[in-house]
Amino acid sequence: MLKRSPSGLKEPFDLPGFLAATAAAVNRALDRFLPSEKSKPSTIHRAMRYSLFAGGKRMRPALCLGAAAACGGSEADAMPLACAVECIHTYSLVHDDLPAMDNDDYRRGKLTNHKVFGEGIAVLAGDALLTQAFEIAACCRGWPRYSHQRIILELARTAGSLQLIAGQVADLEAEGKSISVGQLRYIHERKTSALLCGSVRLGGMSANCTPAQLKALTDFGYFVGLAFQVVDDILDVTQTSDKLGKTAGKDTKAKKETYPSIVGLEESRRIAARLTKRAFNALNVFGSRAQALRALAGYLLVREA
Ligand code: GRG
Repeated sequence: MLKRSPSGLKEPFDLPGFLAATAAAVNRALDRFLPSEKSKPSTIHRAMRYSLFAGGKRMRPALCLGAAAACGGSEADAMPLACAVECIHTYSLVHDDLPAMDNDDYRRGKLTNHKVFGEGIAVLAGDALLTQAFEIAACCRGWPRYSHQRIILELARTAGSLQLIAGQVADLEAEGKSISVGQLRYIHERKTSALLCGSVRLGGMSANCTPAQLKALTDFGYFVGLAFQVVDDILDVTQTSDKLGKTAGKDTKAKKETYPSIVGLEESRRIAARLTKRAFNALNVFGSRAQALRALAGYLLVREA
């Protein structure tokens, strides 16, 4: 994406700079919001911080902050919501890695939470991160169009049994079965797209966005979220575990249908590109203020981990 420099010339948006700056700001804020490792019982706070600061890409906070910027909002106002979505995301990964779910040993390039702290503490660390998300979100300042109640409702709906958890249930139930592209799309909409969409919606809300802006962000988040999971499926079969920081080839091993297993790699790449184009189209209403969101959507399509 191009932006105007002071000289009036167009220059590319500095996505690496934006990602590094937002990740650093989010890490500082998360560190302030979370109880210290020394707070009793220290085991749970060490376990929460272990997974939260294990080196995730911080894509959901970046999308939240990018959406706030697209609607003319500030990083400071969006930050509690950016941190809340990252806590929910990390909780979902900790639980997803448990032996009762995907049974994985590595995540974010490190041993999974239950491998280090044991299954009981990992369950509780996930629970605590989910709860922490609501506490942090309740610290937002509230806006004329979006009260604290509206913000908490948004988070609860995103993480609840009709969205994030529904996706995980459908994912578990599909294991070892042959499913259609439509059924796979249902899983992706919920287990992945819901939280990416919630992240951009909450960013917009932190800027007191108009209903039309919220609709545009919803469309953008929906398509970018679907593209994200198709790319994730592709990377699972094309990348190494070292590169991904988690076990590669997991879907095939767990007998899980994915876009590459149903439609093949090349068609999966075409689908991801089409979804990303639809995400770009949704941003037209924002003009140049959506440069971070445009750059993020472009990057998520070509990412290698
Ligand atoms: C309710 C018990 C219980 C569990 C919830 C919802 C859920 C478990 C799990 C979904 C977890 C999952 C693997 C979703 C897919 C989304 C996805 C591809 C996550 C990886 O996101 P990245 O690549 O990860 O942004 P980093 O580590 O970079 O943050």
